[in-house]
Amino acid sequence: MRRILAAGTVVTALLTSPAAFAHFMLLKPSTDIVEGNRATTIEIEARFTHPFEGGPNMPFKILESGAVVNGHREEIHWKKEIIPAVKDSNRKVSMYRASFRLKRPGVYSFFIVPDAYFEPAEEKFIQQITKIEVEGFGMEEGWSRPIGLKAEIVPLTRPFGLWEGNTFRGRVYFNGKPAANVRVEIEYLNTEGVKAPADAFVTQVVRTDKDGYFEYTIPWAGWWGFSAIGYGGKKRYKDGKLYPVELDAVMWVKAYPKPEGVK
Ligand SMILES: [Cu+2]
Repeated sequence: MRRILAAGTVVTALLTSPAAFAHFMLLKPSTDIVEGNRATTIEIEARFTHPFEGGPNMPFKILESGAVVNGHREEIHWKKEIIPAVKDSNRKVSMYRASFRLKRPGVYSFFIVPDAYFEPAEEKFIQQITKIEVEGFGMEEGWSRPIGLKAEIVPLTRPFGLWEGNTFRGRVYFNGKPAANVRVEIEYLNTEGVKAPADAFVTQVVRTDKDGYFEYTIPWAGWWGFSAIGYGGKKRYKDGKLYPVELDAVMWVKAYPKPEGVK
């Protein structure tokens, strides 16, 4: 979640924490659509980062992961990599990559459950259960069903084959129940060096309604992350002190650019 500043601390906080924007677990496949009729390998990466600003990256471990397809679960075999927290930094953090072979038609729901990360600036732990859906070989069944994560965004808009300008609609579930009136943070994975005209543009924000639904119209092409902010319902110790856990449901979708020649 974005840091909330207490009145009176604004100036010093701004001077000392330039990167106070939203944390996002990034789970990104090399494609959201696999076509054809033969087994195909895609690459998946998992990184804990600030997507619009391109960093810093933060360390994490994967506690659980998998690909759910047609109701059964396949393993993802991750390889850990060590990367700098920011470009050229000596501080190193973990990220993960995997090759995954799609062998049969279906919607593949990839998910990871990372460990909880302690964020000193917010005085809490943050744990982001993250999902992406990939269409395999033209079979579209299954994207609208929850896969049973503790924190989960279930799409109402089909989450692949999206154009820029499409409206993405989803429903947030925490512990299997629709999450009313929660904050959903949205960020663009900024691979193009896009500049925000003011800080408020970096993280877009919508809220769920009383039944847990939210929507957002994707303004331009690229990968877009949605993070519904929840409460982990428990507290954890760090250096002898007790802190709350923020438990978020994250989902990524890709929007494709308008075809050439259309307006
Ligand atoms: Cu961070």
